[in-house]
Amino acid sequence: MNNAVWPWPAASARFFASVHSLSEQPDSRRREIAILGRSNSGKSSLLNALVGVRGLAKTSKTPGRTRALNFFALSEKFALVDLPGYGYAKLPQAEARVLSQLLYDYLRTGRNLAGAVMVVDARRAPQAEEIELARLIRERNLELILAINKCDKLARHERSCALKRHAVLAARSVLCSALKGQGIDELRRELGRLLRVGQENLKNNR
Ligand SMILES: Nc1nc2c(ncn2[C@@H]2O[C@H](COP(=O)(O)OP(=O)(O)O)[C@@H](O)[C@H]2O)c(=O)[nH]1
Ligand SMILES: [Mg+2]
Repeated sequence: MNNAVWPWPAASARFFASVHSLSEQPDSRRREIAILGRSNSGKSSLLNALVGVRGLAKTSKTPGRTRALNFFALSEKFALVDLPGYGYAKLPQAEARVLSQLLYDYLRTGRNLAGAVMVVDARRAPQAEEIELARLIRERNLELILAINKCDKLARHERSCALKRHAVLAARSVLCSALKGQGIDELRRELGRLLRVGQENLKNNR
């Protein structure tokens, strides 16, 4: 990938914080991009594919494993945040409520948030929760990029249907596969642009 588009070498990527409540937000001035989506949609796999480090964020065949906000630095200025997934039916209700609260609190008030990537499974249709989260992100004037993941599971003719089906969620979407690498460079381009926009907004506010 072109250095100007994605200037963050895999070797500099590192995990730096895991928090269970917003009051524990790390003392960091890095601009953050949130990675959110249903449990098992491939958030952690996609984060790893973007930064180019296998196993940096823990992935799992068992849904509902991420119970915290996990922060990964790309550099001294930028970070990606792996969020707890939603929609995992087997999680005890009380716990699901706590996680949902953490997710919504962070999206509403996370102080370094520059934008968000919503990861959806290409084979599914948008759910009420996704529509609600997309609205919340727009209301905060944050940019939302939709990553329509697991496109390796679709036949070629199903791809345009997947794109159309999800168009209600965001203006910008990319069909991708964290597993096979399709669409990852396009997503990097979108994120690189988003982080640079974030940086300019920050400068203008000073
Ligand atoms: N076929 C396919 N499987 C994927 C893809 N991305 C993730 N997975 C699988 O989906 C499961 C959940 O992935 P994970 O990244 O842990 O999802 P998370 O719960 O959203 O963080 C794992 O078994 C992954 O190997 C993809 O692009 N294609
Ligand atoms: Mg995960």
